[in-house]
Amino acid sequence: MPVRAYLQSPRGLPGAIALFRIAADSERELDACLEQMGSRPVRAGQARLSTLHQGHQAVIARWTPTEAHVMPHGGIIVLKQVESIIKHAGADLLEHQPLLPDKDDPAPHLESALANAASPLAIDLLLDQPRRWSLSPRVDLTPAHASMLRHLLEPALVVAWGPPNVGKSTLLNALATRTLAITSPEPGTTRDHVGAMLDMGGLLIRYLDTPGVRDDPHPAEAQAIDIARSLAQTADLILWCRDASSPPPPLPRTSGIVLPVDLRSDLGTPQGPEGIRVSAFDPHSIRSLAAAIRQTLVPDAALADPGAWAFWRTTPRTHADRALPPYPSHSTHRSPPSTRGT
Ligand SMILES: Nc1nc2c(ncn2[C@@H]2O[C@H](COP(=O)(O)OP(=O)(O)O)[C@@H](O)[C@H]2O)c(=O)[nH]1
Ligand SMILES: [Mg+2]
Repeated sequence: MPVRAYLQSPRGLPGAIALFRIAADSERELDACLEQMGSRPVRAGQARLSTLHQGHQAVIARWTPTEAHVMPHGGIIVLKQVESIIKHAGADLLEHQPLLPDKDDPAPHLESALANAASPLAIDLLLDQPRRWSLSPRVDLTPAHASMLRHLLEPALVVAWGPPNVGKSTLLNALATRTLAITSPEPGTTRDHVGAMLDMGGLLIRYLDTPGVRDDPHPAEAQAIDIARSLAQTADLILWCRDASSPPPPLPRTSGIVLPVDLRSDLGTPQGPEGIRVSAFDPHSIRSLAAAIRQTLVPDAALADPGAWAFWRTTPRTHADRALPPYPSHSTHRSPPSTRGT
């Protein structure tokens, strides 16, 4: 039988990576097919970055002597070109073949997890799972780390909550490195919440900028604040914002983590316990906040935990979900808090 190639990631929808499963009847045939595609040799049990014909880079993970995953960039044009490279290498391109999941075997789940992984930080960890699950005796991730790592697959909701005119919308624009929210010296400029998917050092998050919370809003503003409050109640992380002249508003009821943030720190420091100091004029402070957000949601200790990760037991996400606006859905999981709201 000729070598078979199956596109396992969704066709026609751009994702971080595309995923082809290549299956041959013998080790020699798979070696030859990968070579014809332009790849460097990849041994069984090895995953490596390789350059295919036409300069396309792909991660090639060879699970067994006769089966490999080829994972190029997920753009639609790249996918078409890699399909033609695979055909020219003599493989038959066949319809997607779902595999039946085994209870304690990560391999059948890995394809969809890799194809749908939200955060770049997820890729290396996922690729190392077959090795970790094959170790005997197997060591599992600590449950706290497993709960944090799910944010790599299912982006956490982060909400900026604070008074008007302290620089919340400016902060969103700085974190996004582009203009998403209107900023102004006038209090009450942000009426509706503004959402964006943001990459915090390899961790994708759903970020919501909210209108400022104040005591005497007009009716339309009061309604916008109420909506923002109900969104903030479902947040995984609340950035509790203030500046030197405006104290932070009361927190919404939350079981998420609360991170106090002192905005416009170039204008002075607020009274009371110190938060993370941020000024829109200091790019270093913006990078430090992005690092703190990543570290709070997915700490280094969780990323460095060498245990086996049952990643498929978290809610699977699909390409279709990624097209939705970043509004909270029905997430009920919570990370262990550092500070809790009331
Ligand atoms: N000095 C200083 N001004 C800032 C900073 N961030 C924002 N501003 C200004 O503060 C005002 C209110 O900012 P905005 O982002 O609209 O505040 P929001 O109402 O909390 O969203 C605008 O005039 C901004 O230019 C900062 O870090 N330092
Ligand atoms: Mg605003």
